[in-house]
Amino acid sequence: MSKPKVTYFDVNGGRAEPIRLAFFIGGIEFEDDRFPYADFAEVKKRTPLGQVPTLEMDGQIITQSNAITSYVGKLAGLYPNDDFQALLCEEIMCSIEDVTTRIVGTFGLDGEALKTAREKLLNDYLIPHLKWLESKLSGNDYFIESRLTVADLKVMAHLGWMQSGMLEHIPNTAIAQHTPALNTYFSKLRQHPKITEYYQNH
Ligand SMILES: N[C@@H](CCC(=O)N[C@@H](CS)C(=O)NCC(=O)O)C(=O)O
Repeated sequence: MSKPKVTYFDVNGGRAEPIRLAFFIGGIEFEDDRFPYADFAEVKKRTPLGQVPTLEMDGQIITQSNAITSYVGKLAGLYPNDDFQALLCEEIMCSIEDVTTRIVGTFGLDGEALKTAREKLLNDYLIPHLKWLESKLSGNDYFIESRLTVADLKVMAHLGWMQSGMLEHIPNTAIAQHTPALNTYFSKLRQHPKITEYYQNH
């Protein structure tokens, strides 16, 4: 296997974050190819679908963040061995992709239109999704198999984005207010020794 290269924006979050974390936690060397937003137009031209993240390895450029995250999760020992647990893991990761796509769908808006769209998104979709996530957690420290998997890494990146204050009209208190158990899970997860270690340098 050649040294894998992950290409994504120079941010500690988004669709590449679970991939980077899985490589790090698994102790697998990889090239963390980060670029500034200003370079996106150029970088896009070199990607198969005009999207990032991409994973480059063994002469291939691979797209689709969830597929990459699952693959790296398997290499890193952060993916369920049991097929049914794997299904539950994928279900959670795909749900995050759905939510992400809906949030990104409001990006071109501003002013009143943005406010209306974001408030509707929050009430009709984001809060129900948070509650669904909380129900899947059932009071556990991890989503799957009582151990850290890529499902947790994907959820963590998403909750971090929702809490970042970067999403206008999505209050950064929404998680704590509507899903306190999910909020506690999130705080505990960020104290996981390997995750803490990763963020000491990022
Ligand atoms: N289904 C793809 C979606 C990838 C995607 O949309 N990535 C965004 C950045 S997070 C992007 O490159 N968008 C293209 C654009 O904005 O033109 C995946 O999960 O990797």
